[in-house]
Amino acid sequence: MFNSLQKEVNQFIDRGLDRSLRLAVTGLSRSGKTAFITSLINQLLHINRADNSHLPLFDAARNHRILGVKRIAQQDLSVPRFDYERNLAELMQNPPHFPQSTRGVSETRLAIRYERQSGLMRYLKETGTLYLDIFDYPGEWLLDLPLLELDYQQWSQGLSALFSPHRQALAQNWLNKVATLDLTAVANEDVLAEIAQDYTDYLQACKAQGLHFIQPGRFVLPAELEGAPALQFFPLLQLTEEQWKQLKNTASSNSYFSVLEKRYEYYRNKIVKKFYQDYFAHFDRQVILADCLTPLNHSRQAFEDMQEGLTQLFKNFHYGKRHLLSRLFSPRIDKLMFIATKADHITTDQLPNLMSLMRHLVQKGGSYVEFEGIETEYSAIAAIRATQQVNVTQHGQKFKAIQGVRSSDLQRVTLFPGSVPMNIPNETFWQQNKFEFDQFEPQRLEQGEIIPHLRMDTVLQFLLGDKLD
Ligand SMILES: Nc1nc2c(ncn2[C@@H]2O[C@H](COP(=O)(O)OP(=O)(O)OP(=O)(O)O)[C@@H](O)[C@H]2O)c(=O)[nH]1
Ligand SMILES: [Mg+2]
Repeated sequence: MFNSLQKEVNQFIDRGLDRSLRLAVTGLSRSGKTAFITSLINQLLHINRADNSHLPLFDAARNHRILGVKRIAQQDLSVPRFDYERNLAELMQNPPHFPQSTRGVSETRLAIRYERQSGLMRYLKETGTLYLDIFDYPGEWLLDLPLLELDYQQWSQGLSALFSPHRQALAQNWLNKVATLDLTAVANEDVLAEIAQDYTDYLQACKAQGLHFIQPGRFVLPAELEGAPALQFFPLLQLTEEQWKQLKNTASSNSYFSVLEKRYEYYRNKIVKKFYQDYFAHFDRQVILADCLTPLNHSRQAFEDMQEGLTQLFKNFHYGKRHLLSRLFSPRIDKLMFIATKADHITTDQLPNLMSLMRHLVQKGGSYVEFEGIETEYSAIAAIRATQQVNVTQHGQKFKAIQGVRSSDLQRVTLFPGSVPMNIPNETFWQQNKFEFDQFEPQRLEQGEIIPHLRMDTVLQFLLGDKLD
């Protein structure tokens, strides 16, 4: 009798304490989103009541208050499930691989059952469940969000301002064709398709050079929209203000100019807006991942390009305190974490520099002002740690080095990867220093083994800690 009563009361309390949290994992392509989500799921699934030594800085795990974590059915049944099992299987192969680049949207839901810290009634053990929703998507698609606020002319002019000589060289073929196009002539579908393909080739060339700021991002990863007219348009970079005005007033509705404008508007209103509404409009918390190390290998342009991409990104999220009332009408992000990924490429003494670099990257854009009032933190992590740190002595000097299987030649190497600049490098720095952060292959994971990481526990503590009280 008492047992069943207690059970009922427990269930009642459980239901009352259920909470859910939607986490936005954002970042440009190759910044490490899929690796991050895979590791986050893996770290959580391995929490038990006996040994949580893999997450020493995550209080709820260290204090054994988490009763169990499970993957459960997600809410939106029309979205593919995040393929955690496949990503894990990749790491278990011989030789192991990192998860593949993402080609579409997927999502996952975790239920974290925990023991409450301060019970209302001492003789009842209060438990609660935190439902955590995360989704994954190709980084390129994120770059289209700024289009939401720009019409065709504004978009074209914005790109024109960013069109460096370097980009111009990559775009020559496309530019030549646009130059011969009479924008007032009746549009020919085939010609549009061809020039749009040239524009897409230019975007692909940018990507290959480490330039991540490419729009529309969907052009390089169209998924089910491959070949659709909605993706057959391009910006007009060379028009003067006067020419824009004239074309808007005089071009007939079947002209190249009008068709391009209509397709852009369709793309913005139907495709980009839907993506935003379906996935980004209702977040509670956000992490912004950035790989600050790889662009250092490429060029100053690649680095500045990443900075531009990040700055554009912030504009599309609503930051601010989440009051109950405003929460009902417009959800707000109340915690934000900037994470420099792949920190296993450097020695631990360089971590403060990496975090400082990340901070400067964010703050230089000036957008940080918008984050006032929200809890913001900066961190550097490795979601899937591929290297080990060792101490080496050379010519009587001791220093830290990293050891791992280098991707370029699959050799096991021990090396000192160099110093990370504390601030955004200036011109002389680019001339004098050559960064060479090598890529490493992941370590092979045995069945049941936990993915090795660096500081994922600090991330979990910041994002989930207060929700598991
Ligand atoms: N050493 C190391 N490399 C990492 C780590 N995380 C990601 N990488 C590397 O970065 C690459 C990209 O990581 P992903 O997780 O696929 O990046 P993403 O943001 O999901 O990329 P898209 O799906 O293309 O948008 C991986 O293939 C690895 O080479 C990490 O923690 N350590
Ligand atoms: Mg991915």
